[in-house]
Amino acid sequence: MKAYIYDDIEGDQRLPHDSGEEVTFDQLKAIGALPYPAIELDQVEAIAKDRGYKNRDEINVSKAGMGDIYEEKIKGFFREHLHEDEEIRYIKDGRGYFDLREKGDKRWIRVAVEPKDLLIVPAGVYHRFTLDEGNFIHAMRLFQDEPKWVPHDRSESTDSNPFRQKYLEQIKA
Ligand code: KMT
Ligand code: NI
Repeated sequence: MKAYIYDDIEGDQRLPHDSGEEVTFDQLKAIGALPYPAIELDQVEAIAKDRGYKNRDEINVSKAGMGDIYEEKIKGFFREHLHEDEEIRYIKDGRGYFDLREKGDKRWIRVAVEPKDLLIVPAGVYHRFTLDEGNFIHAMRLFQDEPKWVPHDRSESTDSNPFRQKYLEQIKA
């Protein structure tokens, strides 16, 4: 797992887009994202239990794994959005990039994830996801309660979403 500022240069979203400006795990924590690089399943279970997670699913993002809905999903994941619940992503195989907005929502922090990496994505943070050039990821998605993982694409109405407001309060401190 590695984090850096996205270069914002036009081109294939699957390329690294590494600006060369490193982002530390402390900086990730400052936006409410919790990185757990290279952990085993028993640690995943411990984190899930500790945080009261009750639901999960597994997703295979690849053309072979998704068929007809692949292109649509890929586009949806890469649209800037938020979720109304905290979610855990644990990478079992493959690779990808989670882009999370830094404070002030101007630049993207790109988090490169690989097998055994776990990332906690807080409710209310604007983010997006893309595969890398390997075009494949197998991830476990964990949800605290009933999956509320509907993505809410960024708009004026998500700016005033109560979960968004709460998130902004939390990262202010
Ligand atoms: C998200 O919240 O954007 C996702 O879950 C992306 C797919 S998980 C590898
Ligand atoms: Ni999302």
